[in-house]
Amino acid sequence: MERRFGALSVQETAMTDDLVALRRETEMALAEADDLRALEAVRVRMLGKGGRLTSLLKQLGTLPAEERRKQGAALNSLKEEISALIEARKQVLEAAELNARLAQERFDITLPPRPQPQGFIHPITRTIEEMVAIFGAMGFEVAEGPDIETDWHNFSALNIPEHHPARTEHDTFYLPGKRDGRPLVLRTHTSTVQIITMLSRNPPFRIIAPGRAYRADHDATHSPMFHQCEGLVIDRNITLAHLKGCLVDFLRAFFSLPELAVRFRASYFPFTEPSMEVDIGWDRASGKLGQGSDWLEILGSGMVHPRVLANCGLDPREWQGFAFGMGVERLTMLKHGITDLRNFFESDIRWLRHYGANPLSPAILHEGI
Ligand code: 2U9
Repeated sequence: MERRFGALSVQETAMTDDLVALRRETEMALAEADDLRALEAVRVRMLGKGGRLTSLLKQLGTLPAEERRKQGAALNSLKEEISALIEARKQVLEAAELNARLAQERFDITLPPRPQPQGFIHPITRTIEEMVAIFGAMGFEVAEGPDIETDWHNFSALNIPEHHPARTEHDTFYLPGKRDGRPLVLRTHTSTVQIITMLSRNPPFRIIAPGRAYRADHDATHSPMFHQCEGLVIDRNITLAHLKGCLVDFLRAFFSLPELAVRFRASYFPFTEPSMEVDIGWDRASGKLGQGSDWLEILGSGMVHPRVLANCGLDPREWQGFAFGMGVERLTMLKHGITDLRNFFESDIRWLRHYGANPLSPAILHEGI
């Protein structure tokens, strides 16, 4: 908007024309200044120490008093206008710069996470998770215990007599030192956890004891450290039917074979009476599990021996139970077609990638194992 400077002399008119021209020149320069650096150059050129307006203000001294007052007012008024124009342009450019940064730095939060190098769950761990999920759905709790145990917990309490071959060193790792005056061993089965449970908890209970077991055995099908999952149910009026129903359901769920053929074959263990080896049906020629004319031994079981109950302070006339034990590596190998036991312990990343499980898909029963 054009400002009138009131009635002016010829010289004043010339001066005023200069101011009008200066203002217009400033407006054009500001319009062309498309970043804060260019804007600063315009400010310096107009209002800086050597600037156009500054030099005009310096010339005021050469004018007569009355003229100096008029021109001084006009110049200061113009200086304020130019400062306001520069400030306004600065706001615009700062906003544009911020928007440009926001546009450049923005990211789409709906994008999937960057694929991280993903690890894998070891097949042994996954099998134990599956066993915990299946037995958990049947009301079993997981019980744990130390790997180092006395020979009482590992053998005597389980009705394994002193002269039993399993006790000899060629089968068992004995450790230096004693606990409660008893020799120490690396547990040869996780049955020790069931003993600890019977000594420390009041029945009824249903527990499974997954974990490491150690035997002084080392060949293509035996590893000095391996994994077992044993189970124990103690309650009143527990019968063989409970044992059979529980194990058939477990095996059919674990192998995802609802029609899996299961056979109970009489056997002997010192800690169960009667004892039964459990077989599943398969076809030896094709190696296919489930049905077939052949049988594959898969686990052992039995009704808890009354002497074992008594060893742990339970009256066999009041309490009964069944127990079972299985080798985790064996069931994993059968389920996934793994043929060499040693692969489990070699930490070969290629093998782990192939047989490992996705950590983001936990073993949950309702999604099928
Ligand atoms: C208590 C009472 C009884 C656990 C049982 C088996 C049968 C069995 C083997 C299978 C393959 C060990 O990993 S393996 O080599 N186990 O055959 N285990 S009954 O019986 C018990 C356990 C604890 C107090």
